Parts: sequence; structure tokens; C-alpha cells
Amino acid sequence: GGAKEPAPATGSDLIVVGYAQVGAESDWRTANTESFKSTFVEANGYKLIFDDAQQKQENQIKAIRNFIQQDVDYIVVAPVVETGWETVLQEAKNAGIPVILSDRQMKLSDESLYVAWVGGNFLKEGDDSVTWLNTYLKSVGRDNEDMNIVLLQGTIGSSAQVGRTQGIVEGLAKNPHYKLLARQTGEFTQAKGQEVMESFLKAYPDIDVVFAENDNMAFGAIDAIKAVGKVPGKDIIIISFDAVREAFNKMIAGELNAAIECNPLHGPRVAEIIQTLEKGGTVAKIQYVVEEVFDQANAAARFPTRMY
Ligand code: GZL
Repeated sequence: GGAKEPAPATGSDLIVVGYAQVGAESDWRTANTESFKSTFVEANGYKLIFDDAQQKQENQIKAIRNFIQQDVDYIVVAPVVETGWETVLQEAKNAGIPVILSDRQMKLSDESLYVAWVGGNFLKEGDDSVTWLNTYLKSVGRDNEDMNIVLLQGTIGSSAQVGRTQGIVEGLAKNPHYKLLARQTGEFTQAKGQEVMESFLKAYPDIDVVFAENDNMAFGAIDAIKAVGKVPGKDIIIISFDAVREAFNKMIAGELNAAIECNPLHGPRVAEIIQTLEKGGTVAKIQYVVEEVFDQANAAARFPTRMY
């Protein structure tokens, strides 16, 4: 007969990857999950065990312990918050299972507890958001006006919130015209973002700018602003993070002014790390993804090629 068909991949030679995902709180998270589920497929030589922790750290820790029990080949974690991971990562190390971090970071006393991290530069994203506001206000001749600003924060203690808040707060502090009236977490969700923005609008009748630490909270803020009869993107400038597809729609519609990209497509990057490790190679510990700033000047042109 013809050339021998390659033996179908059996369970034994698939690389088993356990992914402890944060939850399903945002469009960004959905895209991030999709990136892993489309990368770690049998056709590529993987078996993915996926866990959605519903944004609870104890669920992620349970998932990691589960992966250790199943003796997976690699554990990937998107840590919901930065602290509280030493014990369970030590258990993974004792079991000889390499841990790769994706998306958010962990604060660890022993950096050897994980092999590598892939994600966005949250501090830079925060810096870039204030730089964008400075440039925008100058372009519309409002750089000498006092600006009343509110901040919708992400999940408190997550490195996306910590880095973005630091970049925003430090950047705003450099300009005496910027008055940061209030900050509060909207848990990266649209519903909570709307709720917090409603309370901000009641407390502060003259808000000029909203920073939302992800797009979904910005979408909630847009609805809250419309509900009090104000025009989002005009009466109140809105700056968000992630730059998911719906954010482009909102920028094109003029309701969102800027979206600072945080690329969620970490699947291929993590697969690259695993492939290198499988060959006994070494990988860079910290691997940033490429990120850009989008606004109403470039949103329409860039929208057609957006991947998430
Ligand atoms: C960023 C990621 C954040 C996104 C949110 O890397 O951790 O979590 O900005 C998501 O949309 O909920």
C-alpha cells in the first residue's frame, strides 16, 4: 500500500496543559480564553484542561491543585490578584510541574516558582492613557482648563489594576489642571462599571473625564452618562483599556475617545514557551505583548484588521 499513515496522537504523547483562567468577566477575557482554546488543541499536540475561576482566587488555587493531582505537563495561570500564591506554586514545584504565568502577574518572594510571564505592560498602559489625554486636550485647545476626573478601577490587587492606576494617578499628578475626584473598583465588569459611574454622576455633577481600567466598565459608564442626558465622548471624555472590537465600534460612533490596547492573544506565546522548554531550551522570564493606543483618529482605519 501507500506510505504508512502517521500513528494518530495517543493520549500519552499529547502535552497536557492545565489553564487556570480568571473568569469570564470581560470581552478581553473571552478573547484570551479563545486564544488558549484555539491554540492548545490535539491537532497541535496538546490536551487542554481549562478552569474558569469566576474571579475567585480560591477557585484558581483549587484548579492548580487539581492540575497537580492530574499530573499535567504544564500549569498556566492568569492570577486574579498578585498575592497569595507561594504555597500552591511550591506544591507545583515539588511535583516537578513548570508554571507559566499569562496576563496578570504574581508578587512572589521566590521568582523560581514560575518559568515565564507573558502579558501587557500595565504601568506603561496607564502612562500612555494620560499622555493621550494631554495630547488630546492640547489639540482641542482645552489644555489650560481645569478637568474633573473620575477613575473606574479594575479588580483591586490585580496587576492590571495596580499598574494602570499607578500610571494614571502619577501621570495626572503632574498637571495641576487635573483633579482626580474619585476612584472606585468596577471589578472589570460592565454592570458594576455602570453602577459606579451612576454613583459618581450623582456625587459630582461636573465630571469632565472618565478613565475606565477596561473597555467593559467604559461601556457601562457610557450607558450611565446617557441616562443622565449627557453625551459620552463629548460632554465627558472617556478613556479605556483593552481596545476590544466593541471599543472600536464605540470610538467610531464617537462615544469613546481612546482605548489603550492590551493584547489578549497569549495562546501562541505560551505555546512557543512550552515548545522551547520541551526542547530543553531557556525562555525569557518577562515577555511583553505588543500594544498600541487607539482613538477616533485611527479607529476606523484599524478596525478591519483587529483580531479580537
Ligand atoms: C489585562 C487583564 C484585564 C483586562 C480586563 O491583562 O488582566 O482583565 O484589562 C480583564 O478586561 O478583566
